[in-house]
Amino acid sequence: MLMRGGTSKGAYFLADDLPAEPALRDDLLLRIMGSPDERQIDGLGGAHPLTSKVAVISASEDPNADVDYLFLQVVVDRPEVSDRQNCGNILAGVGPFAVERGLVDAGGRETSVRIRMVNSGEHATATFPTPDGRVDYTGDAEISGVPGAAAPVVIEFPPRAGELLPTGKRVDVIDGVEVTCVDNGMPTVLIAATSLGVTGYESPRDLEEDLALADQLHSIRLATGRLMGLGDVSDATVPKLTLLAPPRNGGAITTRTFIPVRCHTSIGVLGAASVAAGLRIEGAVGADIAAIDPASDRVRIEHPTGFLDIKSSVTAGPDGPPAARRTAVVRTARKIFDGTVFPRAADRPTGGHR
Ligand code: NQM
Repeated sequence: MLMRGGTSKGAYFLADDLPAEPALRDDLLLRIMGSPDERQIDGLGGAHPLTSKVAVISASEDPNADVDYLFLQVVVDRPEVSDRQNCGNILAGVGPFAVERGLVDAGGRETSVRIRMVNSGEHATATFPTPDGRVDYTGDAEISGVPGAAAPVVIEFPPRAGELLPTGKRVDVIDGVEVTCVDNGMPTVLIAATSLGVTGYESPRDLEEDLALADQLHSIRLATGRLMGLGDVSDATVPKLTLLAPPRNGGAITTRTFIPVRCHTSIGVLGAASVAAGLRIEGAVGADIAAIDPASDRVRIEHPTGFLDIKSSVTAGPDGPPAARRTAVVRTARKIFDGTVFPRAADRPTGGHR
């Protein structure tokens, strides 16, 4: 099933329909999505990381979950499939897909599906309308970056066990640039845009064309990946790098996020959750330019195509490091297509036209 989840699009599969062996599964997914090829002309992929995503879903054996959701990023122009990150946008389609495929029964006017995110072992609960025992995708919820309106999918994340500041510091200095490494579901590096010589209000395309910036970001990413305990991240899709600037449209902060090479046209859900939590930490990069209301748990993250509202609270206990408490977000999702995909044959060369 092809679905839009939040501001991303992906192919959703039942785990039973794919090979269990990861190498065979990944080879099949590359052929289904049309990778490696910058246009993904021979497959389902949309030629951008945000539209080259896969969700693999199965009934869960975890007593705290109804379904297991494994997220796989299918790299557009390299023969790689990565399970090293979650995706909170594709997560928005997981509950509806589980009902569509009969893994979960619709539970009245709305249904809540408890999801174990296999990539991290963390949990989320998604609630969405199911009048008449079927998923209703129509509604009046609007999210920036998606035209029109659709039914809301409310996603709640319980408090995380992992460190909010994986390097143990509020600020690290890499190549003379101050950064804050934060992880509230997505390893993210916060950087003041001005410290890299840009304003933070440029378009994603202009930022992507700035090759000197790309070099700086690459170097910061390799260093912060190691500091965050992620090892060598040269081929990984994490950590994400978020450039910060003061808000311009009534929100808390302006963002431009590299995921990690292309610049996001909006922002990832867990990426935004990490930014929101980071900005609540006194002394963190960006905390001084952010307009955060300490009395509210809502943080409005401005991004290139609008804003994303995250509900997030952080405890800064006297005896320990800051920790994220509840995080919640509203997304929408939509079933686009359900049918049979015909993968490219296995024995054909996969060189693409690079
Ligand atoms: O951070 C893109 C997206 C994402 C990830 C990325 C996401 C999240 O927008 O939870 O949703 O950062 O690679 O789909």
